[in-house]
Amino acid sequence: MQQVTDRDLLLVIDLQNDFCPGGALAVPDGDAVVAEANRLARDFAHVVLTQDWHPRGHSSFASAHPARAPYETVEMPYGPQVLWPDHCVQATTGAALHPGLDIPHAELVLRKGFHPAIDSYSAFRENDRQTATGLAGYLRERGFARLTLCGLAIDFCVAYSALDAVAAGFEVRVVLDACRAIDLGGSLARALDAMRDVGVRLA
Ligand code: VGL
Ligand code: ZN
Repeated sequence: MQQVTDRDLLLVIDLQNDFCPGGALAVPDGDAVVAEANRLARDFAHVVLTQDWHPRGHSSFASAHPARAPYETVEMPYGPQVLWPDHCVQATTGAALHPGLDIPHAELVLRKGFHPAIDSYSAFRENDRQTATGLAGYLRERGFARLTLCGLAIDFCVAYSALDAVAAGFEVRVVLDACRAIDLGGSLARALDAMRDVGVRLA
């Protein structure tokens, strides 16, 4: 691995029970990422975790839309939005970080997706592409310049976060072995292409 400096930070995306086998929005083999993330984190002095954190009845849940099923796409005021099974509901076991996650030195747990009417795949910007989470400012203020990303799912929250991180001026690397995909209608290939196109390093 490249030299890790004090300008480097590891960003671990959504390693939560609901995204692991047995969870409400299980990513195939998602729990395999936990050990990978723990191992990666040992190389980093600075780590931030994200946590998908939806209120009950969130607008990204199919159950909030009459006659809609999970994985259909609807038009929201801010554009198209995939509808998901109810997942990561605030303060439920499903929303909890995976119990195997062993990164005691993580310095911040950033919650996202808490606005009832807006989903947030990205750790930086919600799906309206306007509402900021504050993470870019936090990272900049602390002097970080290079971000390494891992977690779930690579084709949604990891990819959106990586693209926004580049747009925010960070140098970005994604560790593919420490990610898993939902892969909905070709979303994995599209996400990898989009990340490559903007200069994300896929390691
Ligand atoms: C995610 C779908 C809905 C993710 C979160 O973490 O990739 N995907 N909410
Ligand atoms: Zn979500």
